Amino acid sequence: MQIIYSDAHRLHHPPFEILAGGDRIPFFETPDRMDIILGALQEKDWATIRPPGDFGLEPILAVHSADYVEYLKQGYAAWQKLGGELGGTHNTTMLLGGTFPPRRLNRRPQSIAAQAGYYSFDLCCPIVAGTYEAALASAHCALTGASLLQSDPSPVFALCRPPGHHAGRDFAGGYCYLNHAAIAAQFLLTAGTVAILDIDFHAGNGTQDIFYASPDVLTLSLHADPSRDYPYYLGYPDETGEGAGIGFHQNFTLPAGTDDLAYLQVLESALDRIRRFSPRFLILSFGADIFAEDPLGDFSITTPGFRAIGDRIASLQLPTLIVMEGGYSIEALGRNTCALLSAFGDRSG
Ligand code: SP5
Ligand code: ZN
Repeated sequence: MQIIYSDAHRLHHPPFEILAGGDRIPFFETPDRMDIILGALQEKDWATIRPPGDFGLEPILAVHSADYVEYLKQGYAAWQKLGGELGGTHNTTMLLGGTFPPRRLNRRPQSIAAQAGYYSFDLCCPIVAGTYEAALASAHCALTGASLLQSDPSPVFALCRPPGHHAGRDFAGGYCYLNHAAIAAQFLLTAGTVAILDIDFHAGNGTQDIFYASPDVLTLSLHADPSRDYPYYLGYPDETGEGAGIGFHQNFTLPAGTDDLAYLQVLESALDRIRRFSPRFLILSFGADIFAEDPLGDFSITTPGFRAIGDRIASLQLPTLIVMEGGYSIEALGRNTCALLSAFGDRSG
């Protein structure tokens, strides 16, 4: 299996994040997540690790607004030039908003510090000096995978970091800045329809939002019921698309403690929907935070469960791009990712 990976993710390493209530904790979404996965993959004879190509900005601007991408690109430097002040008493080296635009507060502000709030919906998407470069390389990993898929149906794994599925057309959130699965899907659309199956523990709100009105990209997400967990504001079962896209989005919400058997049962409904849609390509937004020991999740999925989930998805026999999303149980991340991928690896030899 081709694994697309870039070391550029290391440039994105924010020193901390802020929890609801104000506690400052070490950033969950760390570079060592990649080291663990890479280490596990390097022991597999079916894995070939290669760097991404450069697809330029065009396929990214086909999904994200130009002003948002410009903010990601220039925001940190512009803010540094102004002295890096956010009005707090702590001296921080990251650009993080503190004023957010809910209903009807829609005016794009001039102030860079205010734009940091305008362009995100939570406190876990700070911008550091290398954030844009890292997110861009991550997007190019997904695009490289998508482009391989156009000429060869063998499964490809885009080992993306930072992740992407919480990022919308013009906003960051949940450690995500650019939506790699959406960018890859939009890129593949010229060759045929795409289904995106999101199995991260958290609802893929960005992906849902980006393709909500599209009948050409079927988006399905299995996740923790947002009435109990992040991202809270989207991901409910009654959200099924809008306009021409009605019927082309589906959310499958799961209770705390969901185990392998219960998960596989719900997964089967999602796979049935994909079979009926019969897409040209499948993109799997893969979050390993469904694991029983994940610090951000509350499901009970085991390592053999990852393999079983992979087996079921691979049985669709679709040209598949697997895109890395979340997963924070560092120690288990390598073996769980390999367990899922091996279901596809066996197929491609
Ligand atoms: C890509 C991805 O998985 N993003 C997840 C972002 C979740 N951010 C919310 C963090 C809430 C932390 N709650 C602390 C629970 C500690 N047990
Ligand atoms: Zn997640």
